[in-house]
Amino acid sequence: MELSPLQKARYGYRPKLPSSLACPIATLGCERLDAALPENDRETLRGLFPRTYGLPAVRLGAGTAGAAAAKKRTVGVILSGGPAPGGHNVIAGIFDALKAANPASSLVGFRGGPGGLVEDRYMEIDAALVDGYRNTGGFDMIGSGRTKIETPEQFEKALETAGRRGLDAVVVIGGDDSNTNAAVLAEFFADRGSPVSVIGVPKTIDGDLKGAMVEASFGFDTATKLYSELAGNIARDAASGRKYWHFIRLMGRSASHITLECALQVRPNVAIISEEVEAKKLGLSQIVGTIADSVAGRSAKGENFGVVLVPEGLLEFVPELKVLIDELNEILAADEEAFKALANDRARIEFVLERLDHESKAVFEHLPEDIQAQLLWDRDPHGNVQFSRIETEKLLAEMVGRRLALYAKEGDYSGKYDFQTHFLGYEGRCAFPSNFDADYCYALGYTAFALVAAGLSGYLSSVRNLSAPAAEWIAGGLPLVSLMNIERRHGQDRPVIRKALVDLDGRPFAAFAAARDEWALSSDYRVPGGIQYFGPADVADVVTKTLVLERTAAASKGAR
Ligand code: FBP
Repeated sequence: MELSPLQKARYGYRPKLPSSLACPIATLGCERLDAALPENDRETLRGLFPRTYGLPAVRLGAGTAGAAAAKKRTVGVILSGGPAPGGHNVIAGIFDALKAANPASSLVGFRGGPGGLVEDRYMEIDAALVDGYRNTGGFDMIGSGRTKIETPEQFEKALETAGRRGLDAVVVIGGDDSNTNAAVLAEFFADRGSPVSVIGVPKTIDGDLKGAMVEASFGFDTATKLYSELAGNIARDAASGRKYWHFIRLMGRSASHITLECALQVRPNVAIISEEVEAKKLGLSQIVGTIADSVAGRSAKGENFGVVLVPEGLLEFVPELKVLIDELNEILAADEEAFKALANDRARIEFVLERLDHESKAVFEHLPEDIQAQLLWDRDPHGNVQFSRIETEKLLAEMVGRRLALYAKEGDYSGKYDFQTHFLGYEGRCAFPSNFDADYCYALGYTAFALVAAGLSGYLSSVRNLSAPAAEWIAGGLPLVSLMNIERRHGQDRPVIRKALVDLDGRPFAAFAAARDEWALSSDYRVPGGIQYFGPADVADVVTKTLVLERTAAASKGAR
């Protein structure tokens, strides 16, 4: 492969480690903090996870890990779910920590995600391989996948693989669903008396895997910087050409963290936040009205252009569509075989129309046929609707056009409305990690190994105090079960890691809500520009507005 100049330069980047980790693993202490308990469904979760429920959170720092830390080990690593910038640096962090503890230890990569562990598809990870991927984006070193480990046979096969490879630990680098896999696997291994420890690492550009000791999932920083750059450029194009409304759908699955961060960065005319739509029970018609009012208001000033940000998972939060999607999920789960046998989209649409109840049927019938078909496409292996395939931005852009025609009939609008639609998603997931993600991921990997060396299992690697310089970051671990609750998936109640959605009482949303009325009519877009990998820290190491605002709020409450 021909290397780009940036790739060569990034090989030379040395990720910054928290000073508390910059010591031999043997002198790394592991302080046990209070038991970390889930917020909801405690009794059910205690019953389902008798061996890993109620473990204490831990903090790593100066102390003594003891002789066991330097034991020769074999660790397996899995990249799971959608790619996020920095995954290779997590592997580099695990590798460097493991070799620092004992040069004879080895790292094995399971290929193609959790399925690699079940099917024993593996590769040795050596120094030359790691060096070829340091500070690069992508998950292509070992590949990724979305297999859900759920059947008894899959668990048995995972255990067999662990035995065959002589594993001491498995590190699962993934989002909420993948870390649910990790939690269940940790419990299963413990239940079977296996000494193999399972550690998770919080990955996802969506930013929805966070909590008290998990301030951010890796990849969010890079992806939002890249999307903000592109959205800012589109905004400037809108203001230059003055003839289009740009509807930009942003990835992020259910949560609107990405849209909110990009809104804070770019100051679009409208940004829809799904969580607010749900809380205020806003119907599709009201959302369309908000956008149409901005279009009409700006048109009255002679500005027939603008920018609208739309979160990928919006439809799931619109009350009438949420009911519809829940019903569709139940219908598809109940009649899976019959549904899969249908020949085309039309037949699939007819199939569900016959089964939907009266109100949902009316909602479904009012959607354009391409959106109807997209809502029926396969769920992912974890039971999620694949929102990256649903063109919500087109639906809104067209509905706004129809609303404006009504305004025009009533004499309230006489502008010109043309639109362009965009989807920003896949282009952000494999970018070269920003300095923040390169450093954070390396520290997460290093920490994951330190948790293994401390003999822990069923933990999520945690590195926090992230708005401070990397040297002041705090490393530790959080029990995976403490992040779980019970949710309905594939027509059944299941234990899963809770998605952290946008907090409408939080500072990032408050900052957006305070400014949006002004943005609705203004053309004063902010143009963040591209990610800077080299240069002064206030340009190259700058963190997201979301992180800064959330950390300031936490600091004012005395949290560290
Ligand atoms: P993860 O939760 O696995 O990190 O996935 C993130 C994501 O990029 C979502 O934002 C998006 O909806 C989804 O993956 C797309 O999945 P796929 O890669 O299977 O198309």
